[in-house]
Amino acid sequence: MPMLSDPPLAVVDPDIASLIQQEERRETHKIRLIASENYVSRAVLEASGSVLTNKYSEGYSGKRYYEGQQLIDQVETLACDRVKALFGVDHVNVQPYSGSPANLAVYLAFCEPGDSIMGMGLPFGGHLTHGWNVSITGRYFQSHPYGLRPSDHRIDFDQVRALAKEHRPRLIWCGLSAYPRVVDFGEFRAIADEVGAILCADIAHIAGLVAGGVHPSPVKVAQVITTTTHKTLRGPRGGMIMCDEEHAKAIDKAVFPGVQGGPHNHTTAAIAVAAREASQPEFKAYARRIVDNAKALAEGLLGRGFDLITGGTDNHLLLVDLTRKSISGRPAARALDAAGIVCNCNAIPFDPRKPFDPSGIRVGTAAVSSRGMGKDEMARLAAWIDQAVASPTDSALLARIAGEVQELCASFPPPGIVVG
Ligand code: DSN
Repeated sequence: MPMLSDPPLAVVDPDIASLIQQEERRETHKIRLIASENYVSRAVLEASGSVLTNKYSEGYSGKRYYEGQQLIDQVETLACDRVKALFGVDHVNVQPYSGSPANLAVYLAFCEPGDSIMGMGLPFGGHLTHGWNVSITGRYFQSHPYGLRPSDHRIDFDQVRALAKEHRPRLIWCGLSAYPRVVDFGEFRAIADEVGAILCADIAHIAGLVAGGVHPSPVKVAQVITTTTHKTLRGPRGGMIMCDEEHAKAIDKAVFPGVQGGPHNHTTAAIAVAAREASQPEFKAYARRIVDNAKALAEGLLGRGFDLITGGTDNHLLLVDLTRKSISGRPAARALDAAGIVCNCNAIPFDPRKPFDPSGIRVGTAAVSSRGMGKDEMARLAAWIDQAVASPTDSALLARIAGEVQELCASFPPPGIVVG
């Protein structure tokens, strides 16, 4: 019987092969400042592009519905053991396809439709799945969003406590997508305990900082912790839910069969690899570099007259208020992209502008730190950002900056990519 022909991607689908190659170049030649993005290692890429994608494995290690799980069970057990050791948790479920399904499973584990829940409002840096009205989580539950203090743009714990006492939520979310300061998990837990709520910390943005010891950990403070695996943690696109033993069964049942079918085993393997990488001493240095770089970039921007929400940062991101620069977020982000510096426009707290063209940009240092960039490069970056934002329609200037950016990038090749 002749073997099926099995040519490589470039032969089977030159269109997709070419787009992937172009994306490799884009990721190599531009500076990636999107706070939720990173570069995974070659090892993580290899695991996530492996034959494990071929296998169905509904269930959990040792208790599956299909045969042939001898190796998959080992993969998932390794992933779980490594994550448990990395974060110091009793239990982890590594099957959620990403952050949103992980969060949905938490609702299923603890809430009934119509229950009261609380999370940070989206315009203040909360996530859609923390009960925002356009998300299923805001439609199927009574959501009472909290926000930031107008005076200093820090979490308004007086408001959190008042809302919690008024609405007696079943579940309180803490964790943000655009908050540049340390989250006080203990204060959230105190409020959750006062009203008998479950506290879930969504550490998607800061998981790598927690693992690297440069942000306080919510472990043993929040009963449940969700995260994506691909931001500061430098894993594949995926999600996880961590909890104490008491809630393990409820969480597992909610992920499968509650929200999902078969896990993505190639992703599970890549999470295992990322957890191994994150448990090495170098990862602690990496996490420290992320924060040091964010502080250096903050200093550089403040020195050039930029306003930063809360005046600086404790973590991997900065929220830049462009109001005094007489430009809104969208044209600024577009000009920066043309200059080879990729970030996203972002609402600032109490933003008078619409979400599609808000007053700010959000920048983060996880990806530049993965390339090995440091304080000197952050100073150059601040200068380029200043020039591009000051002259967003000067295409010659933007092209000149893009050239300089590319030159700098050549000295800091990103992990995982070999440009042909
Ligand atoms: N899209 C992610 C972020 O950029 O923060 C959150 O889901």
